[in-house]
Amino acid sequence: MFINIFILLECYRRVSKEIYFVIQPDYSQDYKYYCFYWTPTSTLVNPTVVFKFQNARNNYIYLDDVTFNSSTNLIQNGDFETNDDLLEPTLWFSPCWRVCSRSIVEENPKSGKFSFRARGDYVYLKQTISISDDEQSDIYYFGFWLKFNCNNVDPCTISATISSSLVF
Ligand SMILES: [Ca+2]
Repeated sequence: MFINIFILLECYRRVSKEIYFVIQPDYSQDYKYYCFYWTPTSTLVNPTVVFKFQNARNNYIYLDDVTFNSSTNLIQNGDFETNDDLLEPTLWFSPCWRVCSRSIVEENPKSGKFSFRARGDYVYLKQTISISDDEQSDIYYFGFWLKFNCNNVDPCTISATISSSLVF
C-alpha cells in the first residue's frame, strides 16, 4: 500500500526564490521536526543554509539531523556526529556575537551521540552547499529537529534561511 509521506509529515511547501522561515517555538521542551518541500524559482548557485539563534542567556536550543536533499543529503555532518573537533564544528561556520555560546554536546542528541547547542544572542550556524547541474530544477527537501529549553519568560527566536547569497 502506498503511503503518502508528504501528508504524514505535514511539511511546509514553498515555491520561492529563497527560504526565510522564522520558527515559532512551542516550548514543549521535546524535539520537534520542521520540514519543507521547496521548489526554487531561480538557479541555486552554492546556496547557503543558515540558522540564527537568539535566546535568553540561561536557556539552550538544540539542533540535530539537518538534511537538504534532492537525491542525497547535501548537508555535511548534519547529524553533528563526525566532527573531530567537537567544540568548533569544522563544516558549520558558527560565529558567536555578544554574550553567547555554541558547541556540540552529548547531553541531548536526537540521533547518535551529539547535537548542536546554542545559547545567548546572535548565534549563527552556516553551511554552503554544492549543487550539481543535474540536481537543479529538483524539488528539495529541507528538514531538521529542534528542541527548545526556553519558556514564555525567557523566549527563543530561531530562523532558518536558504539563499544563494547572504550577508549578515
Ligand atoms: Ca546527532
